Amino acid sequence: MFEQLTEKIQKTLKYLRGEGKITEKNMAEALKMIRLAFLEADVNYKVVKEFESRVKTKALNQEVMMSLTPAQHFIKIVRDELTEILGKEARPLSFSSHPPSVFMLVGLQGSGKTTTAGKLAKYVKGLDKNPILVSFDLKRLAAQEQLWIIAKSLNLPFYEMTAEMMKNPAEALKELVAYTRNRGFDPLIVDTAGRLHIDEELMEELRLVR
Ligand SMILES: Nc1nc2c(ncn2[C@@H]2O[C@H](COP(=O)(O)OP(=O)(O)OP(=O)(O)O)[C@@H](O)[C@H]2O)c(=O)[nH]1
Ligand SMILES: [Mg+2]
Repeated sequence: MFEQLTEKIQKTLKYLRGEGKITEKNMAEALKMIRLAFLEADVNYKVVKEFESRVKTKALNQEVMMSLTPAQHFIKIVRDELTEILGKEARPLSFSSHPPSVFMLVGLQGSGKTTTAGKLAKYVKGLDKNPILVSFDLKRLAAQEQLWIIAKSLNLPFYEMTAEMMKNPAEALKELVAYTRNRGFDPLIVDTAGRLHIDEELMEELRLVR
């Protein structure tokens, strides 16, 4: 998701550089491109609005239009505001003092949860942790296999849910946490089915397992 966002924002900045001079028109066009990129990346609408208005205010206040390199100026403002939104510092993962930590991947359909579950497992393995992957995606049959293939390619343990466990995800998660603890795995990385917030059934399932 970040890759796509980065790509689109870079495209916007490239567009502005190409324009050389900043006009109200191309500034509006650039802001529109960034707005779409944000919204497609599921950034909250209010955050996007706020971002836009801050960039606009700064751009006008600093008399960007009058400067020698207006595009560069404008790009700097956009960059500063983006840094403000995305955070200036990387925050380390925090692990529970009572292992196992449970990391659950939740998000919109196709946003990269399963792929990220694998990346996360590999990353924590590098921190000398002993992760185990499990898929709670019970919507698609192939979801289990998808994560299993990822786990296999990374040579990391994968827990295969039984049909019985799939019937009661909340209970299954409890069992799994105990299993994970007893076998010395940590963290337990749980992939879930992509969902929309309007998807009541899945949201309820999420509330239960939480
Ligand atoms: N370019 C790019 N593609 C990605 C990235 N992460 C995932 N993908 C691709 O996006 C598609 C969806 O990724 P998944 O990890 O299956 O997404 P998901 O959220 O698990 O999808 P659902 O389980 O269907 O909701 C796949 O084709 C991935 O290869 C990424 O960081 N960059
Ligand atoms: Mg998935």
